[in-house]
Amino acid sequence: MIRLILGIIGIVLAAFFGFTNEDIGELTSSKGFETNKSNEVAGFERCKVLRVFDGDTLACDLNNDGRDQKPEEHIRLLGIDTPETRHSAKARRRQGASYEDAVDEPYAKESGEYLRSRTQGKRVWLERDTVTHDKYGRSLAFVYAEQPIGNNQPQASLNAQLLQHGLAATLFIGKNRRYERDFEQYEADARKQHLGIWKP
Ligand SMILES: [Ca+2]
Repeated sequence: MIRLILGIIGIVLAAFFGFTNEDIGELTSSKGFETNKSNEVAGFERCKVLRVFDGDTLACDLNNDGRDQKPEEHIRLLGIDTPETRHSAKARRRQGASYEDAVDEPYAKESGEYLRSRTQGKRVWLERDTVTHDKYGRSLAFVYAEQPIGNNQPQASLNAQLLQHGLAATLFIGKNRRYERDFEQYEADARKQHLGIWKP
């Protein structure tokens, strides 16, 4: 009889602690969610990457409606130029080819894959420079896959990492000159190591 009573007490206690653990689990996950929601960084915008077109262009949901609005939600990465895929008009112009005959420039696929593997479907951070849009109305930005510590961490941007892997060349246009010296150094280092597009 005593054993039965102890058994029942055991079951009751187990059920009680079971629920308590679940409550703690819920508290932990909701707290985790709160942290994710509040990790905004001053001077940076957050958005979810919906599509990656190539190494230097992606679509990011700035107004958070789940749709990709042209042209302002098409983000052109600042300070870099990546090889063109055969789909781009630039590639066709350079090759003097028709749409059917154009081919990917060397490392076009690798550079697009690099950006895609780090951003597709993820929420990223955008940092703007002086001029926020190009002549096509696209947004211009440095893109960060990890939460930035603050400004002046150019090496943390995907723009910089593409340069460091030899998957992009520097391209600075007009007044947007932030991180120009750093980026030129990343490009020079990749060239020296004959990485990617700098392979002889
Ligand atoms: Ca949108």
